[in-house]
Amino acid sequence: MKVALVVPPKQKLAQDQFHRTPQMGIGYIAGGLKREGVEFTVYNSKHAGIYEDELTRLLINGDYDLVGFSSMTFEIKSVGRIAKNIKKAKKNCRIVVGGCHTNALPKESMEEFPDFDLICIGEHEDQIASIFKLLYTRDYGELEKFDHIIFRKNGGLFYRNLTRRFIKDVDSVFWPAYELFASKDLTPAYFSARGCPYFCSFCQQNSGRVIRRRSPQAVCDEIEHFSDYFKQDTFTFRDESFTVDKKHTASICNELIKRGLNKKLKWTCETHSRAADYDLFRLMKEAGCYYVDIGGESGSNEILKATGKSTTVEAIIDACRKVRKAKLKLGGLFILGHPNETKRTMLKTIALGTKLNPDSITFSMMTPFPGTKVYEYALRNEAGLKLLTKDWERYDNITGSAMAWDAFSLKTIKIFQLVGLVLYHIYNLRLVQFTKYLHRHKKGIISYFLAFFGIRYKEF
Ligand code: B12
Ligand code: SF4
Repeated sequence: MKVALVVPPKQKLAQDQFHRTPQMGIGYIAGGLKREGVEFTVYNSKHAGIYEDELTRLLINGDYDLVGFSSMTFEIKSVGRIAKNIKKAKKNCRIVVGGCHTNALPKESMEEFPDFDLICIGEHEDQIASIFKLLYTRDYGELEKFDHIIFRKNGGLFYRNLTRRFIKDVDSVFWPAYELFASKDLTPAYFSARGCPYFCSFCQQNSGRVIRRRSPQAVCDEIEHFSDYFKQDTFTFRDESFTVDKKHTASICNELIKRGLNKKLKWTCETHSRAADYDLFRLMKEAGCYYVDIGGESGSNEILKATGKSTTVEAIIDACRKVRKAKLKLGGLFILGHPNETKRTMLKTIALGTKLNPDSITFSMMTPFPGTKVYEYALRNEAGLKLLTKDWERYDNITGSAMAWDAFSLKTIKIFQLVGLVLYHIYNLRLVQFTKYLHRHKKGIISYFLAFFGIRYKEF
């Protein structure tokens, strides 16, 4: 069985910016296959700068029996087109898809993309080798015994359970096989736990709401291994809310310190404002942390309440103060275009972000990703939102054109984004940083301005 695992190609979309961490979903699936001795090739397309046409050619020339793709929402159509072309060239090739988009819409995706043979819903790295082998040998009788997958059989769709699968014991899964596809200039990324207990309306909670912790020993073994392998002195924790279980976070930090890794490695993380704790931040600093992103989201208490973020403006200010006091760098993440958002509440968000003066800031545009409450609201035309399309390529949260707001136009929200960025940089005299920002995001900025005239970068 000749297998390829594929990170979707680079898209000519603003959202698809170069990112410096390896794709972890594919990493874990690769780890699962490696553990069972299955041979495979990984196409790390985004990092290698491979676009759709070239990737299609490579996959066809590779003459694979089974190709597995991971996919976010804005990538799924591209994956569908590649699958179609592979099937045209080699009818017997099996296509398997996983990742957050199909986790949210498994059945709809099988219906929309007739060339997908099987979708894994949720986490399957511990049994992926068996699923691949059974699909390859067309042993549908055995495949039928698996929950949380959907596949084609006798011209129809077969599934037992369409909910996401969550692996309870996350220490039992093999490490992501980064060494097989990540180049040495990528910054390794790790999870100390999967899952987040909060329930924000714009988030898919892709890893579920129950926190599944890993042992500090296992986490630090993995960090030590890959840091040596990649010869890297930085890494990032990709937990959705790193400090949400303070005791667990402290035990991870203590293990890093005990092993002396804090002397060699610097790291970053992201957390929730309610999970901010000064003593813990100090310990994190001692353990090598230098940067913490705080999900601020909005500068309006009414909006924060409605998002289910379980926080307040006061708690956000306090959390940022604690990060600063612990001498950590601070990142501020904000969103414009929440349910029931008005121009006034957007201004409050910009004012809060500007006043907090974090070391870096983002004002993202709300995107109605499937599986979120925002998507449901927009679909039902509630909370001042309206879904415009299910053309997934328009679910790009920079040029975003998938949703309309009753209270303002898309152009207004874009102007507010721009005002936010300019104000934050000028008010806080961050002019050199602003020039660097403009340079780094030049493609996104072109797309952003073209979108004002209804032109999408992809068509340009
Ligand atoms: C880490 C992370 C990032 C990292 C790394 C992204 C990456 N490409 O790996 C960074 C910070 C760069 C990032 C950026 C963005 N992210 Co992000 N990110 C996450 C986060 C927190 C974790 C992803 C992860 O690794 N999960 C853990 C793994 C184990 O789970 P998994 O990915 O689902 O994979 C498992 C299964 O799905 C399955 N699977 C996955 N692939 C495959 C393939 C096959 C063949 C099979 C069989 C199975 C399989 O098996 C895997 C192992 O169990 C998620 C939230 C979440 N909890 O998932 C958001 C999330 C994926 N991000 C999201 C978004 C929107 C973005 C951005 C667009 C944000 C922005 N404003 O720029 C960018 C897009 C960047 C890009 N072009 O890729 C959304 C995606 C929504 C959607 N439906 O598309 C999510 C779901 C958060 C949310 N809002 O709900 N992100
Ligand atoms: S805190 Fe973050 S990961 Fe948790 S539900 Fe909210 S947005 Fe999602």
